[in-house]
Amino acid sequence: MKRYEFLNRFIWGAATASYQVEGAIHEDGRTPSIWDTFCERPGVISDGSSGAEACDQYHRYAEDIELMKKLGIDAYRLSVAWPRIFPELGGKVNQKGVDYYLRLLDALRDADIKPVVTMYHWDLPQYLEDRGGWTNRDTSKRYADYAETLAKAFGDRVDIWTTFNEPWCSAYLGYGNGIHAPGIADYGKALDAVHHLNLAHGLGAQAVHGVLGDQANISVTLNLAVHIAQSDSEADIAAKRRADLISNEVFLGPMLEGRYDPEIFEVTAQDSDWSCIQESDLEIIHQPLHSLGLNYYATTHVQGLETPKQHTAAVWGENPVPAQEIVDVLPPEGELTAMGWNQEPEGLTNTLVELSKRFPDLPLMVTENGSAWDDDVSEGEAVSIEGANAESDIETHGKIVHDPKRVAYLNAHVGAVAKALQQGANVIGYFAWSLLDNFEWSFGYTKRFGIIRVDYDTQVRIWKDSGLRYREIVHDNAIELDE
Ligand code: GCO
Repeated sequence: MKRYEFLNRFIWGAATASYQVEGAIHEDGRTPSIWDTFCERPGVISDGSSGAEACDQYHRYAEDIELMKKLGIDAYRLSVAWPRIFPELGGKVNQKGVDYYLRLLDALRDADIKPVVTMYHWDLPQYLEDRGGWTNRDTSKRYADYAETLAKAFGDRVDIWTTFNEPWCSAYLGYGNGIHAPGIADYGKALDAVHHLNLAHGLGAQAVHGVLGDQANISVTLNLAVHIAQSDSEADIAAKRRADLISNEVFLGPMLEGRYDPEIFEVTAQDSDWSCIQESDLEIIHQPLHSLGLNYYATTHVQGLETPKQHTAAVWGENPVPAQEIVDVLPPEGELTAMGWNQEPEGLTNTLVELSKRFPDLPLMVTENGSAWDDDVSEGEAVSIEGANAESDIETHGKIVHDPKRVAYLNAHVGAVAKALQQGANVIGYFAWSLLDNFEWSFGYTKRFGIIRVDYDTQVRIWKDSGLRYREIVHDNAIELDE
């Protein structure tokens, strides 16, 4: 076994998102987001739940920061709930909402943990959805006002500003096949949403730079899909290219190169004329970024179809992405996680290496990586681990989760980051998804991604082996590689 040592300034973190952990949806003036509304629709959330309580981090952030201290992480990636900041259409800033995040950010500072703040992790105010949500250009302008407000309110308390988390999901799962809020299945609308999310990214970056100056550290997090062609036949390569084009290039192109690949317009012509794009939008979208965040979980193997499928309108719950008629997605192989996703750490290495070749000056951060498994709690087994000081000692109080599969996934994927670094990729950080088990969108509380367990009946946090293992990785700033 070879040991890979990370650079001293490598950022180790853990991530969550407002609607998935905060709860307190009616508190201090917050109004509904599209996820509150969506969760009320029968049948869309597998256990019929919502983020109404979630992990109650709104009240328990101090306790959660204690856990972060014990993990020893350098950074916490959190998101701000827009309807806490602007509860009404065109209304005033809600100071109580701002104050919550000020308390949280200050407590993180005191704990010497850097906040990485995502300004949008899917909880759009419902009043904006009532006016078309991301299909309406006005939402991008409202987002710019919101971003400006956050920059003014939080200023240098934030280390890294992330404009968006996974606009792919907002556009394609929200408006393409409707399995996410707001639950609309319409490819034309999904493509309008793609553009308006891109535009909002640019406007938001401009707004934060406008308030905090050019040195403000701005990023965006994309879930670039890792499509692997089944062979190097022309048809399989074409399928991969098509899948990449509509899932990845629609965001990478405008944000990092100031252009949409013209092929995007050609292949989506039956679904959209892209008349939502206005002059100088691409200039706005193409803003200087300090880093690119990448969320990585699994790969998708594809092959080409000699006879393309018929073009159809979007269907609820079916293929979220338009223009995939030549793409055949193959069933995942090997041991699958509880999400039914494959485990292919090489996909992470290769993506990081390729991105660094394409954008050599752009530091990359793995802003999410993790796995869901059906965990069991072991009782009556107390583990105590001495830390560097009393504050970092860990007592598991007779309850622990042994999650060898999550530990193996974690080791393999941190190892994959190390291999990417060895191959020259410019990676500056890694964030485990997630700090805690939480509300997993349409899967409700049935899928657990935490490196720390949440007992939803009592809100008690319970250590998992994966949390203890992550603590070791962070402490050692190193990982063993199997070759
Ligand atoms: C996403 C989101 C997270 C998820 C996580 C696990 O990638 O969908 O950013 O909120 O919870 O990825 O699915």
